[in-house]
Amino acid sequence: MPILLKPFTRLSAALMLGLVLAAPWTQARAAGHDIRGITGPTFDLYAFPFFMNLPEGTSLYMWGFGDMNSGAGATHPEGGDYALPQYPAPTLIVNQGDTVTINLTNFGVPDPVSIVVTGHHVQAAGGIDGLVTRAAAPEQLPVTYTFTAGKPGTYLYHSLDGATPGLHVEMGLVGALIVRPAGYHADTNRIAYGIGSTSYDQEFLYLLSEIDPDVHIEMERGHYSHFTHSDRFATVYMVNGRAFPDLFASDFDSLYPHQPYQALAKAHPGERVLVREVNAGHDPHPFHHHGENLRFIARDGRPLTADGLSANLGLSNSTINSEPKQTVDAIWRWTGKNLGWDIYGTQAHACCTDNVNNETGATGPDGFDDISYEFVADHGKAFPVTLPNVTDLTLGGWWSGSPFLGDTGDLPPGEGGLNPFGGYFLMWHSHAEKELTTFDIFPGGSLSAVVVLPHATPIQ
Ligand SMILES: [Cu+2]
Repeated sequence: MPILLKPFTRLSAALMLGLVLAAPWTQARAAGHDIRGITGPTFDLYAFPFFMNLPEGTSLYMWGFGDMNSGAGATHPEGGDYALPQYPAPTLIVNQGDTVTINLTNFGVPDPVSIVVTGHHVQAAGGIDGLVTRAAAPEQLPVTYTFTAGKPGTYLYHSLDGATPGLHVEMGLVGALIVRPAGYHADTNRIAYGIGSTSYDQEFLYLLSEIDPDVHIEMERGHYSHFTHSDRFATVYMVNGRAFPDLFASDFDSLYPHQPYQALAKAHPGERVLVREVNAGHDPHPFHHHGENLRFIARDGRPLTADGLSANLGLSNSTINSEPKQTVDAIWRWTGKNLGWDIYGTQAHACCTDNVNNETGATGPDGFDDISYEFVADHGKAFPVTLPNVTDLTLGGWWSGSPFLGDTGDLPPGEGGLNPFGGYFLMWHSHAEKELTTFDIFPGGSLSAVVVLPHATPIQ
């Protein structure tokens, strides 16, 4: 069994050429992954039908919001320079205190469409009188929505109009709004709320939804009255608008032109991972995060705090039970604690400088070495079993060939190859078994993962 520690693999070394190398320990840690989206405070959105890709090779008729401003190179039936309509809708990113303006034009969704924003008082002007606010009728005058982003956090926006409320979310007119707190800086002050214990290294959106393909087929045929909540029966479950395994492909992958957001979270050992979990469907979704419990820090854009100083009220749990239209923010941090073996193998390596308490930020040990990224108590412990010969193993695609972080080993021809960095894949998935299927076939649905990567592998 190979137990050599490789700093990083040849492939990762090749991939790092041309990229900024990981900062030396003495410098600030390089900024990590941010949620993809478009930044305000003014947005120009449009609504238009499109077809979404599904993993088994079919596509599904959708109604989507698209960004009119960033569509360089994109084509659109109404003319050039539009980004494509997308599912979920563009993630809108603004700063606390911004006066946010959303101009909405409906180029071709057959219903009047509108935008409602959870947690905010929104003023609307223009368009037509809609169900709950002003709405944009097809190929008529646009609507302008304005609101003040008064409180940081994670919110939802969606269309609510037409003859059967709820149809528009089913059809795809739904997305996330993120309000950065005052003082936030992408490089130097990565913080979810303006209070303690909400800082993070990596940030990921987990927008959960479910759809009933029969509804979409009816809408494609123009049977607009053929939608009832009682008939609706979802059979496709998604994270960020993609089902397994499509959700592992990269952000803005050209295979999914209308589904730009991936859902594979990434972290280095010890890093604080902010998960912004958004239930953008009509069903509750129990979402389960392997590897370590999450510390909940906020719900519906309100920090869980008793003293207003730190997010000290949130429970610690491995599952987020989210209700429709609810958002939950949580911090996840994997250190390898109590794993029982040295994740870097038993070859000599530096350890253990443990002088930061990551929970409090104060000086003092917490059992994790932030310089070697190692759980101190397991340093030097041998792997507890001898692995069988590789020809006697049933290999998953994400097995690197080695139990050690950053290491790879021999794999039979045709096996593996999905984990060239020697990371640890830990499942993040729905805890309702039906939601791990697509059209009742397993594996599929809202089945994702976090991959813990060796610290030399950049995360961007
Ligand atoms: Cu060690």
